[in-house]
This record gives sequence, structure tokens and C-alpha cells, in this order.
Amino acid sequence: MKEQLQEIKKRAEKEIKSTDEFAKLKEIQVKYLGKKGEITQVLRSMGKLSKEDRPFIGKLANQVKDEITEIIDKRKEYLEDLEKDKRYISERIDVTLPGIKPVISQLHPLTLIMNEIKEIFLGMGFTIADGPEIETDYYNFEALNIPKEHPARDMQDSFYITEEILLRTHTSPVQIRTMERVAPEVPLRIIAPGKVYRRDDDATHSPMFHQVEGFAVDKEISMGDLKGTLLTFARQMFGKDLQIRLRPSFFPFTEPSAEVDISCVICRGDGCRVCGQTGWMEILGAGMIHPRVLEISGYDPEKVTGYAFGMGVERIAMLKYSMDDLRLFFTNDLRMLEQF
Ligand code: 2NM
Repeated sequence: MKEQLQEIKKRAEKEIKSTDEFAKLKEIQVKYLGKKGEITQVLRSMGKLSKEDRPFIGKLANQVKDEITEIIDKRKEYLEDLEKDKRYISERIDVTLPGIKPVISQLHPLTLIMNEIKEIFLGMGFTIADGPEIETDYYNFEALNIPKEHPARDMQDSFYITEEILLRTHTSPVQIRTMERVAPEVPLRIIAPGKVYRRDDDATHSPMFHQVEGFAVDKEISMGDLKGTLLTFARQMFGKDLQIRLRPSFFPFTEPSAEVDISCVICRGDGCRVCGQTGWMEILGAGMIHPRVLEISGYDPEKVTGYAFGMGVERIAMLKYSMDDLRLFFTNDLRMLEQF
């Protein structure tokens, strides 16, 4: 029986070491160590042995059982390692492979126009200022002489966060904040570029758009200063021999107020489809800062005056690039964006 056990062990070991499959290992385990396995059979048939042989063979059988168990466990571990290695190799990332180059496009046309506008006013001695896009009713309306009943304050026209806090509808609050900080010192020449928000959405209006507003405060600032500044701007932006004209208009924060046109950059004043046969294109609004606005911001309107103007950057870009749908700026289509 001793020889039989040793033969079983030898055979089991050979079988175990020649298998590469977990299922097969399980089978071998059952075949030798299971309830009807060969070792179990030996233990069961021990009744036939003499009393003296029984303890010795019993011990040997258990020892062989343990040894086979150990060989199976070792093989299992080995196969698991093998499988892991295989997975590591198949999942290995070759870090030396060339990457996918990110497409680097160019500055957005609105950024290009914004930069151009800034450069022109910096060249005339203006300084750039900015402020919060989330504003109080006071800075966005009250301080700009826009009374409580004004339609701009309607829930339909502005984006309100609370009754007193809203997304700014123009960058003028930046001008108010700047005047408050600097008053009563003069001169002051500032432009305020940035995003503004209004409840508007069609081919020529977006709920978010960009503005550049500018203003100057000093002793004896006149409408002539305003006109000269805007003519210089228009000629640098659209062409050196164009004309501008001012038409009377109304803004609550300026008096007098004007709409400013440039002679049509397409037909040069003859009249065409782009300018609606008028020969003129509206580019911005402007005026002399209302005495009440100067006063509320800390200036004495008896001692200083100021002009102010405001333009929509999208509108300037559309005129400059002859575009008829402003939504093109916000759809991120590279075929359009890369034309500039
Ligand atoms: C415009 C038209 C006219 C303007 C006024 C001011 C301030 F704060 F100084 F009073 N900033 N911007 C202004 C004046 C803006 O946009 C069409």
C-alpha cells in the first residue's frame, strides 16, 4: 500500500504539472482527493491492513494528501501569475507611440476685433478697466439714471438673480465704479470691454454679447472731443477716408445723446444692400454724460463734463466681416472661425 500511495503521488504530480487550465486542476483535485478520489479509497480500504500497519499507512496517506494539495495550490498560483503576465503584456501601453496632436486653431474673431478696438483706444491714451458681470441694480441702473419704471428693468429684458442682483446689461457699471473710485480727480479716460447679458435671441441678438464702452471726464470736455475720438476710432477700424455722422438719440445716462454712423464700408456712401440704400451704417451710441450721473459718481457737473460711448463688438465684427448672422460666432464651427 505504501508503494501504491507513492505511485498515486507521482502520477498526480505529473498530471498537475502538465496542465495549464484551472478547470483541469479542479478535476485532478476531485480525482485524487475527492469523496471518491484515489487517496480516499486507500484510506477506506485500510480495514484490510494489519493493526500494526494501519497507523503508518494512515499517516502516509494523509501526508500524501497534504503533498498533493500543496502541489495543486502551487500550480494554481503559478497559473495565476502566468495569466497576469499575459494580461500585462496584452494591455501594455507603448508610451513611445506618437500622440494625437491637438488641433490648435487661432484667436476667435471676436477676440481679434476686441484686441483691435483696445489697441486703438490705448493709442489715444485710454486705460482698460473691468468689473463684475454680476451686478447690483444700483450700478447697472440706478446710478445710470435709469428710473424704476424704465423698460430695461423689466424681468423680460434682463437676467435677474434676485430683485436687486442681475447680470449686467452693459459695461457702464464699470464706468460708475471707476468714477466713484477716482473722483474728484481728472482727467479720466477709460474703456470697459467685456461680456454683457440681455434677454434677446435672434439673428442679430444674442443673450450674451460683448461691449466696449468708453468715457472721458475732464474740465471742458465737449461734444467735439467725442466726435474727434470716434472719427479717429472709426478710421483706424474701418478705413482711413470714411466719414462719421451723429444723429440725435436718447439714452438715460447721456444728454445730449447720439447714434453714430460711418459711411458704408461696402459702397462708400452710394447706397447698397448692406447699408439699406442709405450709404450709412450705425456702429455705436454716444453722448455727453448726464449731469446726474456725474454727480452721483462724485463729480461736480458745474466743474467737469464728460462724454461716453458704447459699441457692440459682435456688431462691429459683423460689419467688418460682412456677416449677417451673429449666431455664427457662438457655434464653434472651425470652417467659419478659421477664415479670420
Ligand atoms: C452707450 C451710449 C452712450 C455710456 C455712458 C456711460 C457712463 F457710465 F459714463 F455714464 N458709460 N457708457 C454710454 C453712453 C453707453 O452705449 C450705447
